[in-house]
Order: sequence, then C-alpha cells, then structure tokens
Amino acid sequence: SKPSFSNANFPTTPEGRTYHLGTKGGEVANRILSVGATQRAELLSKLLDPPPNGGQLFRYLSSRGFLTVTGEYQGTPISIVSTQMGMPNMDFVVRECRAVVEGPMAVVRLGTCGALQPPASLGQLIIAHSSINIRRNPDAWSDLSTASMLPAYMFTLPVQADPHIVRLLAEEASSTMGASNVISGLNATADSFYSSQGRVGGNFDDRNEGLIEEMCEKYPDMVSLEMETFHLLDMARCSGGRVRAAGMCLALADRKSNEMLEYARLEQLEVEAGLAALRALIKTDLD
Ligand code: R1P
Repeated sequence: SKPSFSNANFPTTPEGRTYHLGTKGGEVANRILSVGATQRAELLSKLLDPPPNGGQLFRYLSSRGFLTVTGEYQGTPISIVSTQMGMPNMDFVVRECRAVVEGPMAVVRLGTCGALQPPASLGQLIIAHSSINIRRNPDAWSDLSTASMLPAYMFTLPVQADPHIVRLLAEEASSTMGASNVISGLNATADSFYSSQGRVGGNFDDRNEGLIEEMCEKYPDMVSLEMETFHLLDMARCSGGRVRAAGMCLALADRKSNEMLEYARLEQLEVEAGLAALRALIKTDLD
C-alpha cells in the first residue's frame, strides 16, 4: 500500500520517511558516499564491514529508485546512496539525507566524468578542488529579437570543495590507485549530458560546436565534465557548515579524442576509488 505523506512543504510519512529517498532517522549515517549508479552502490557496499552475527546491511530502495545502504567501514557508520543523475537528484539526496541525519555531515561523491584537457586522461581519478556550473540558456532560443545576443550557455563562478576532505581523498586515492592515476583540478557540472557538455548531433539546434574549446580557453585548469558535483558543493556552501562535501570522478570518456574507457576496466577502478572515498570519509573530522 502507498504511504501517506503530510506537510506539503517537506513531505514525510507519519514515521518520518522522506518523499523521494524514503529513509528516516536512524537509517542514514552522517558520513555518506554518493554514487550515480545503483550498480556502483551495490559494488561498493561489499567493501563495508560484514554486519555482526551474520546479519545484513541496512538497505532501502525507494519507489523513485534511490538506494540507500547503511553499515560501517572499519567500525565507523557510513551510508552509500545511489544518487542517479543530474542536479535535481543530487538536491533530493543532500536535502533528504540532511533532514534525517543528526549532527554534522560529510558527503563525498564518486562519479564518472569526461576528461576535458591535459593533464586529465582516460581512467584517471579526478578530484574536484572546485566546480563551476554550465547550463543551457533557453532564452537564447526565444522568439524575442534580442535573443540572438544572448549567450547560449552560461557559466557560474566556481564553488570550492571542502579542502580537508579533498586532501584526504588525494592521500587515500594515491595509496589505492597510485599517485600517477590521481589528479585534481576544476570540475564543470553541466545540466545536460549532451548540449551543455558540448556533444554535437543533428537532431536539435544546440549551438554548442565551439563549447569545448571555449571551456578549455576560459578555464585552463578545467579537467572534468559531469552532472552533479557543483550542486553538491553549492548545497554544502548553503548548509551553514552542517554539510562538508567533495566530489571526484573516474574519467570514462576523453572529450578531445572521443575515446571511451573499456567498460571491463571500470569496476576495478570503482573499487579502488571507492575504498579511497570510504577511508577519507571515516578520517573526516566532523567536529
Ligand atoms: C551520465 O552518464 C552520468 O554519469 C556521470 C554524470 O555525472 C552523470 O550522472 O556520473 P555518474 O557515473 O556518477 O552517474
């Protein structure tokens, strides 16, 4: 049967389950690893400590497809949350986890991304020391006579990741993956996998043929392109210090050469990067 929700401002069930993630107090740890794919959440949940007495990890798959797995890593409570794709989904994850967790929180995103320009290359783990947001500006397509003067894509100012977590991620990832496979730089979070990431195709008037070159020219240290990190960092910035956050991504695509990483290699890299994320999360100072 469908649960009933009250309070249209922030809907919850009578027992306090949130509207989209479906979790309630006591089910989510204050250290969270956010990953895009449910399969990645399942894979990384195998790295958590085996529950005592042959028990099971806490798992909740919401009707909207968000999976939360909660357990411990080396004795410290951790939740792994599959966040799906894009900024609205990251918004649900940060806000609805924040609503059910007590005390300070740390959130690390482990995603996949496109490698934009050197030193980024395929298969690397790219840690975002900061991120900008790139979005398509629909007004540029309006019927107004002035529309052609508007930029088709807009770039925000950068928002910083938590420097303490970034440092821990870099240290831990260098040890699980090898320092030469880990870089850090400016990330860009786009509002589309296609238009605002400079992918060109014939079906839509995207006006993005020069977008990749424009990004590289404007931001020489921009290394990764994906769809969530900026919003996570922006939410942390607006949390009054109650959410500390950082994001990192495995480079699955090379946006200059158009090469893709062999999928068979991804799982091993996800495990190595996932271990680094878990180790950094348990070392994160939350006081
Ligand atoms: C697009 O294919 C998705 O992959 C990347 C992008 O940010 C977007 O969510 O990250 P994830 O692998 O974490 O989903």
